[in-house]
Amino acid sequence: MAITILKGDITGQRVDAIVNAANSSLMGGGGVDGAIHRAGGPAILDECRALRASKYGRGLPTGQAVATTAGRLDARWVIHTVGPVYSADEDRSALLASCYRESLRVAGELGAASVAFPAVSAGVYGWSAESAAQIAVDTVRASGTEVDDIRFVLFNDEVYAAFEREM
Ligand code: AR6
Repeated sequence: MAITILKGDITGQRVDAIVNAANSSLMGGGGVDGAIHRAGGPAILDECRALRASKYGRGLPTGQAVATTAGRLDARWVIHTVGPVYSADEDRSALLASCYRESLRVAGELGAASVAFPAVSAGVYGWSAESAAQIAVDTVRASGTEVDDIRFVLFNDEVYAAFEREM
């Protein structure tokens, strides 16, 4: 398994699966979620709606992951995961680690050989770059995944620097 870090926009990655830092509604949002839906087009949202109507009537729970088509993106699949909102009162690290483990489990089931991750929860959901990077790198390293090309694609300099230190 090779783990690499890159700076830039995840939507341009030529990988089998791109992970989306979604919210429970699966109905899109800002940040990387908005970018993925904009670049991938309406086919992604159509499948998200179908998932809400079938398996996830109450939304995708925090820490879980589910795949859809990637629409117009180069990737074959988008794997949507829901990171925890940062809390100063409660340690939610296990939920953030679960996002990475579950996304890799779904990727393995799909037969994806390459997966690109954003820094889940490091934006609107309020985690520091440092702790988001530590949990991401530790969890992927310990995952025992069969995915052999894993990339962290980081949009801002501070988050990129934190992943660089962690690696
Ligand atoms: N490519 C890679 N990384 C990106 C991109 C991009 N195109 N755009 C932003 N980032 P966030 P969260 C980085 O807020 O914290 C959404 O509204 C960004 O700089 O996208 O998990 C969802 O619908 C940051 O480092 O996700 C949820 O409601 C990282 O991606 C909520 O935000 C994550 O930031 C989820 O919040």
